[in-house]
Amino acid sequence: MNQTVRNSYLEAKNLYAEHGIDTDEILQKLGEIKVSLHCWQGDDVKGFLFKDKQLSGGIAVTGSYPGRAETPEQLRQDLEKALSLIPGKHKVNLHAIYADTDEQVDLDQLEPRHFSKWVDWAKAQGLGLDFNPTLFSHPLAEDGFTLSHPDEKTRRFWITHCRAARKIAEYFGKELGQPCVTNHWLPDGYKDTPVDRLAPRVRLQESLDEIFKDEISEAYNIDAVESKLFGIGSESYVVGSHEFYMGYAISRDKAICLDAGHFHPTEVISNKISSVLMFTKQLLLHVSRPVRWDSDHVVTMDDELLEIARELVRGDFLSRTHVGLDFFDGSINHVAAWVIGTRNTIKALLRAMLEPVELLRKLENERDYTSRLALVEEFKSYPFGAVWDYYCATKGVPVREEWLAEVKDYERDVLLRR
Ligand code: RNT
Ligand code: ZN
Repeated sequence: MNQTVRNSYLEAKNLYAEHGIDTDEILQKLGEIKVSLHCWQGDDVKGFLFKDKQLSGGIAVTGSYPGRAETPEQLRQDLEKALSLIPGKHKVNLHAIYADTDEQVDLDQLEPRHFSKWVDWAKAQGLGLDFNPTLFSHPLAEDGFTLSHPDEKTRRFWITHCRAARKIAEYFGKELGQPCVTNHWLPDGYKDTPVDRLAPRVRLQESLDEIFKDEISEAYNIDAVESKLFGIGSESYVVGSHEFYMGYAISRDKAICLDAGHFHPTEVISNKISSVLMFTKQLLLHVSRPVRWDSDHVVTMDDELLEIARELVRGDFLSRTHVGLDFFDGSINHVAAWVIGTRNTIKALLRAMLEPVELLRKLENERDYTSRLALVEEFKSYPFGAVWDYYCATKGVPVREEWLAEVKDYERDVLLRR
């Protein structure tokens, strides 16, 4: 290892030790955290089943940066590149439309075998897999309703798809020896003010109950439900609102998925974590960055990211939280987007772990808010960067911005030749 990196680490280690913070132990713990990399950043949420279909469901990718993955092989190659630049062992999050098969198969006919190549790859790479039924970019989702559709035939199609998705997730869990988190998000909603807000929610509840009827061990599959405030074309009403899913998840023992972009612009998910986890066993996060709306910008080291990380660390919630990413920026190098967002998420967790939590808690309980504020602010410039650099070096991934040169080479040699 580079001597400067080592020496800076040793200096930082001593400084943190003065506050009883053991950096070696923290790095050990950090190495155990898995972040779930969303495959859809690699190809602008297109998938492989319906390649000519426009992205729908009120989400949007902007930008046409060259080199996006167009085949499962290319997507895996790009994920491997990104993962080689990110410290630790992680998971990859697939959507149903990313099935790797030559068959012309619709969403309601998907089976585990359509994903066997992903499983073989995950095994070879030592990765876990997460999953999502895809309830958008499909002719039967075109009028904005899926599991809450008033037409029984359409609703059935989506129920069948979601049941198939859970079977695929179970197969992932069995094969890979770790649970697959299956997240259910659907775009259902109205552009304009509805007359009947209740009926679609009742239909959604019935659909979900039917989907979850099939018993699957939590050792293989963990179900999560993701709410949203609004989407493009569902500005006035979304069936699966936060209140709907809070009630649903608590009453059905499911995990809640909190997406950082799915609330009012000044509302933050960091403030929801402790409440949600009082009433649900598990939590899924979609770490994202909303800029004015659910824009899904690449995750940066902003205040909210740090606050999310602090909540997870201070509340000791990491063992019950699945940290997933959800952003899609088509205007920059697709591999770099993964690397930046994932490295930031891990780095934010490290920063949170390097705070003197017990001392801060004590000051708060003593109502010494002056010291609380003073210390939190001083710790913002403690040398966490030296600890992070050392961590990257010990995990055999590039230190600081060295990774960028690798992505540029990869862009020249691989991405721009596609
Ligand atoms: C959409 C949700 C959802 C999707 C992915 C592709 O607003 O955030 O999680 O981004 O399923
Ligand atoms: Zn999301």
